[in-house]
Amino acid sequence: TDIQGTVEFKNVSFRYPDGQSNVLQNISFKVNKGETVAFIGSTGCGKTSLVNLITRFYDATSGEVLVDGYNVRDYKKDELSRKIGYVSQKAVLFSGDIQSNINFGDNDADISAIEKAISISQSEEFVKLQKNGLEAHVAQGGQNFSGGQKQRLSIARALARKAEIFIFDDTFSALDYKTDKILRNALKTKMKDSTCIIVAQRIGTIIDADQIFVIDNGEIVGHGTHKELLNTCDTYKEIAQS
Ligand code: DCP
Ligand code: MG
Repeated sequence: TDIQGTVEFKNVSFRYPDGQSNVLQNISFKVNKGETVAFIGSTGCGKTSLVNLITRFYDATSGEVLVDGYNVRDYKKDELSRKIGYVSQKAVLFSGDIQSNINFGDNDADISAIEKAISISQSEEFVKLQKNGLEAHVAQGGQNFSGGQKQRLSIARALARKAEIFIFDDTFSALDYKTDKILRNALKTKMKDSTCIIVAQRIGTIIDADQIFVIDNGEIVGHGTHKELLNTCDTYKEIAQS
């Protein structure tokens, strides 16, 4: 149905449990099924805090966060996490092998889904170079992989899920420009029908997004397409010129 894959914030404010003041203030927006939506803004403005309310790493202090039309508080934990493919800002790998890292948690992807995820995430080349391929050893924290490789494996982990909503928290800035571009093209094909929420630092990463939200100091200060924002939002213009 049309409600599947939607995300909506209704007047959401958020303060960390141990925090002094709100880090998000009156945030309202709606992401439609299948859209690619981007959040951009300077460091510390609240982007990670915002996406962490969708996954329920934290709960909104006030207002409502809806996924598929239901308040996220009304889902069972695994029910919500099954809907979402999430790539955190800092790639997390665990000791084990590549396959178990991709099939982490409640994920039970079969080998063909794993191989597809490896391919789309542009991990194929360096995984093939490993002596044992998918069974190659991953050290604690993924220390035997580069930052960009770790980032691509965490993308593969998210892609191996049958999620309706994908969240990429600053996932692409750890990649070089060329990999970023190839990867985003591959994702576009794979994610035709999925909703995609991207936190970004580079304008290039989000130029094609259906909607872009500009965040400044915990508030939405601009909303539109890239073209629209260049004409309407000074903060966005500054980012574009930097
Ligand atoms: N903050 C906090 N406690 C935490 C995490 C963050 O008090 N556990 C504060 C730090 C910032 C504000 O919340 O003042 C927003 O932090 P975010 O991590 O949400 O900011 P961004 O994701 O936008 O920053 P960056 O681009 O650096 O990732
Ligand atoms: Mg962040």
